[in-house]
Amino acid sequence: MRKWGWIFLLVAIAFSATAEDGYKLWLRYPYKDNAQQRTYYGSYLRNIYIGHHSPIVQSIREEISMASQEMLGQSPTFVASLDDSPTLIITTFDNLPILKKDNFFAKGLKKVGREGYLIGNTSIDGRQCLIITSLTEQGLLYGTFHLLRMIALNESLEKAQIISSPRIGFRVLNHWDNPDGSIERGYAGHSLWYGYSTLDTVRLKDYARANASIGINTVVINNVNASPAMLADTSLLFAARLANIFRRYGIQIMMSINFSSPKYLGGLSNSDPLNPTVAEWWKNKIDEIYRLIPDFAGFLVKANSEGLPGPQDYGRTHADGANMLARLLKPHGGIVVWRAFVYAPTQEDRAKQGYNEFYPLDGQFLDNVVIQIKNGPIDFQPREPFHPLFGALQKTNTGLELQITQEYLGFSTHLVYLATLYKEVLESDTYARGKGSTVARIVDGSIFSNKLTLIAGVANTGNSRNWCGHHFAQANWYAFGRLAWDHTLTPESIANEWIKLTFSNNDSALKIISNLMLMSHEAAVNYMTPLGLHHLMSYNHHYGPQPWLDTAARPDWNSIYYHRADSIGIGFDRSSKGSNAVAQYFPPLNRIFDDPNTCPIEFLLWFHHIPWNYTLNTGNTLWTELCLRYDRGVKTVDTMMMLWKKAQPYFDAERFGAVEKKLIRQRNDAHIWKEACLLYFQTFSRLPFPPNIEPITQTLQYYKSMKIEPPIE
Ligand code: BDP
Repeated sequence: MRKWGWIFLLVAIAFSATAEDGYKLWLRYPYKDNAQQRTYYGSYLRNIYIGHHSPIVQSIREEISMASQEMLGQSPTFVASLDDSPTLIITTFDNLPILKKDNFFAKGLKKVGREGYLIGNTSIDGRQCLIITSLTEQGLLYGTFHLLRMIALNESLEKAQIISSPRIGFRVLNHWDNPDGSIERGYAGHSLWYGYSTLDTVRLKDYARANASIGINTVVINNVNASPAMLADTSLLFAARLANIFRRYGIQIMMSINFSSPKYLGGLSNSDPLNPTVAEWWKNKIDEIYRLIPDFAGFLVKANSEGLPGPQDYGRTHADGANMLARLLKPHGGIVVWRAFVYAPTQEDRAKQGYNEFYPLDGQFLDNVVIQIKNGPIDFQPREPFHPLFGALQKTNTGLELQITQEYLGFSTHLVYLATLYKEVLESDTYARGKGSTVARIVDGSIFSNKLTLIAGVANTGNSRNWCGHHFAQANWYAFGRLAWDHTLTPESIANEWIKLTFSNNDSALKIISNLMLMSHEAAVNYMTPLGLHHLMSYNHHYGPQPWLDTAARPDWNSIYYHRADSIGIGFDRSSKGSNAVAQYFPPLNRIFDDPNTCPIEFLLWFHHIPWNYTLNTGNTLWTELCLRYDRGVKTVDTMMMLWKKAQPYFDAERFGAVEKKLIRQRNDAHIWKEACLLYFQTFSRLPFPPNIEPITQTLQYYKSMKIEPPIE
């Protein structure tokens, strides 16, 4: 028995060493079979001079050594001086004065900023060298990852002239991780750091590497629904340990705080932001944090939202609360990220509430406060119009919050490539300063000249072996980082890069997989919430359809609040005749959205209650169009499955099988979404299903009595 046990173990180890389990993400560094390529890239990675010694530089060395070993089978020599014939030089600009004489480097450094970098060739003492340079070591780290990406993608280096710098300052992952190791809305296992007796430092380092490789520089380590205990001494010591691991990869940490911490942790009689004793408590706490974590980035605050405490409990405003903290963080260089996700069970249209609360406060926030605004006015739905606070807050720093974890998009079961959604939001024109005032240009500070800029993504990572639960969910983490760095990139180019790094460099594979990815978001919108419908999902867990939901404790937690289907039609009237949410947008958008004939069809039922027989500009009646879109959503998943089969020959069976299994479930879910929603809406429209859709197979009763449970991963 013992002997067999050992053999089994050895086989298991050998298998896991070669397993294509997705652990390596886009940092796979596959061995180059082509000898010419190995020689070519090997000539650059032979002698490397790095003019610094620091933890970040150590990370650079480790990454290059590993990548070189894996891709080229060669270990580079790190030379001690510029006289040792370096083939690659990685050093800050001030360490290599000779670059001042080189036009490309001298000019580039003027515009590259603190975290940006340049990659180019120059000759030093008559010898050609490849150079990565920057003003900071962090820039060198990003430049190194860029170079390694170029090598992985077989790009040529001899003519490289790259200037790259991030357009947004804080590029943040928000983890909704709880101290017990669970993750709110997490679908890829447990937290990577909470809930263990010992930290998995190897894994945490790999997590940090992945982030650094796409330019993420800040990590919020805990859930926005934070308990006061997050600021207890032990919790802060733990945060400091994480900060020590992440710092080597240029990542600062932030923490979500509970606004009532002074009362519940500090034992004070209240947490009123204007109470000097409360401010004193925060001052001491903040001083304590900075003693432990000198580069602490600041606080993320969810206040007076979904039952959490906040300054309004004491008759104070969001500005009073945010500024009290900001003032205390300022001397340490910290910031306050204050969320605009607020809504109460009032009569007011939920979509209007964030704007109504924050717009009157514009100009009152200190300059180290950022208001973090979700992409849409409701809540990370499959598709929403952009949040009207973008553009409305002109004297306030505004950051964009996106969701990477797929709370409303099929968890880690549905393949939905989110770069398309992100890009749609970033490119939305707010018209705040005329045409071209896109959300992206507001968030990157160029429209209102903000110095403090931020974009955050609610993370989709967990301790599942492939990090995100679905191999393709990795692409959403990747795309978030790439767009945070440069929002002008396209979903196509990001998908191409990611596919080549993750699956295959083969052209046919690339075409097939990118095609599949690029159709996936629209497919999900169609089979879940087409034409501007929203919030039709199951109560609580948010997986699967429940358009009939009318029993939740609050009106605005029910599906019927949002779709408002009746015998006349369907949709939420937010026009000037209804809740007038359209008035929160700048002209001409307010007028465009207000008129059902000009309102973009994808937002039609978001802004209008439309009669079932109303003829749309597609030539179909609303009812027919709704049926066709639900049907198209399901059929697109069929196409995705067909494409996936076509891609099979180009990579390993293990990942092929894992994705295929999920696609089968996705197809089934899409079918359920379609039938459940259409059967339910038919009880209002009382119209027959059009003949050209796939016939409906079940009854409404069947779906109503079906227990919709998310898959157990
Ligand atoms: C909702 C989630 C909830 C979060 C909330 C938030 O369902 O779990 O706490 O957003 O963003 O989408 O605060």
